[in-house]
Amino acid sequence: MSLSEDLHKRRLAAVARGVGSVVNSYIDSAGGATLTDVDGREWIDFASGIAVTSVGNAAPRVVQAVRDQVERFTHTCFMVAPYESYVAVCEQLIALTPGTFEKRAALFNSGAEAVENAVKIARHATGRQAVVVFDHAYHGRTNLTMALTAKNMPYKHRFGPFAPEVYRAPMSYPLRDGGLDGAEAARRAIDVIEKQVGAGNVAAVLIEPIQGEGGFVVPAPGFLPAVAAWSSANGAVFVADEIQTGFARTGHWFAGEHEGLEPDLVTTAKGMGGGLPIAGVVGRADLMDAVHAGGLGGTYGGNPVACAAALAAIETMRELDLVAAARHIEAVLVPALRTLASSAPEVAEVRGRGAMIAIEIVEPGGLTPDPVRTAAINKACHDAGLLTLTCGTYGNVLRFLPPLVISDEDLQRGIDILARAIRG
Ligand code: PLZ
Repeated sequence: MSLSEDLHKRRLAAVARGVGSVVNSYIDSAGGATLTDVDGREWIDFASGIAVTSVGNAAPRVVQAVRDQVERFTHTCFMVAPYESYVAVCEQLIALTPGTFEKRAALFNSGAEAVENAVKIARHATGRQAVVVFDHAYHGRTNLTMALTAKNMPYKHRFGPFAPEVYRAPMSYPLRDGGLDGAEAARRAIDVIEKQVGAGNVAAVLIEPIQGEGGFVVPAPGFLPAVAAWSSANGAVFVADEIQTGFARTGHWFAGEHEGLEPDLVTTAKGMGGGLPIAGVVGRADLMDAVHAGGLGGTYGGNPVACAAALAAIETMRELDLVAAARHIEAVLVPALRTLASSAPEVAEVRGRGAMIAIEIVEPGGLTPDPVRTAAINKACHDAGLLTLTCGTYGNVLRFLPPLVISDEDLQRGIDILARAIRG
């Protein structure tokens, strides 16, 4: 029995079945864009732990900063006895997110917690309750964020009742929209909001600028600006969930920048922490500061070790120009995938931005999703040592999220494995 098989046996007897894993190889070490499992097998990483290790796994600066911090102090609770690094991370969030208006920020532990707090802030600041989200959205697994998330299986099934005052509007999904352009898709969404919710009831319009778990859906140009403009004209807080797209992943610091968005609030997590759990909400000072003192917080939010990691990760992104690196990955990956797609009729679309790229798999000749073939390609990649992930409402999207520090050689090795997996 391999060491992974042995660990898997222990896992089945100890870890709740509800917690899944994409592969059954147990990881021993990792660096840059490769993982090594306990049996010494090497994996090329096209997952980054779901868009987290953008600076690479065990990035040297992050490792050093964490080491230094744990030796100084591990925890005081910012709400009890504050420290500089929390303030410094908030300063970075303010400087890096779009919009030159006055901003404030607050730190949390997970993406879901950031989203929950963005909703709390928007409701408090507006005195309204309704939250508008979109088809295919993913915002987390806590009770409120389950309500915000679109997909039943596996996220919501039998976990209700869900938080109230959540309304879903149609998303712009160009491949499946029958030719609607961004403005038309926005009108369709706004019509639903106005007719079913009422403009004056909307506290927040919450949207991923590129949907992550929902299938790497890039809305048609003009959709996001139109929805943002409607929000601002109607006194609703426009919240960009940049948890998966943020921090250089898409070839900008934040994905909304591709369309010139200046969201009222931005939620961040994942890539910002270089692998340590940290999340943030940043945005307009008048909204953020509307909340009474003590109204936001949590024991671990902005833990000093996580803050040290975040500062080191952000420094690494700047030093290595990972925004440019994400664009370079797109420039290599997308043409390679398009070439593959030209002789693979099951690949309906190659889409995404930067190092957030996906292919959507359908039954040839139409748009019927083919989750079975998608899973088979995914598994063939895994069997050949390439760690890929699927996503999408229909489970038929294969997504690629390499660390932004991936070498051209590893990127090419990954593409070669993928090509063989698709050709069968
Ligand atoms: N918002 C846009 O992508 C997390 C979830 C994986 P947490 N996405 C990965 C899974 O199956 O649980 C995510 C996201 C967007 C919010 C979240 C939630 O972030 O840190 O997982 O809570």
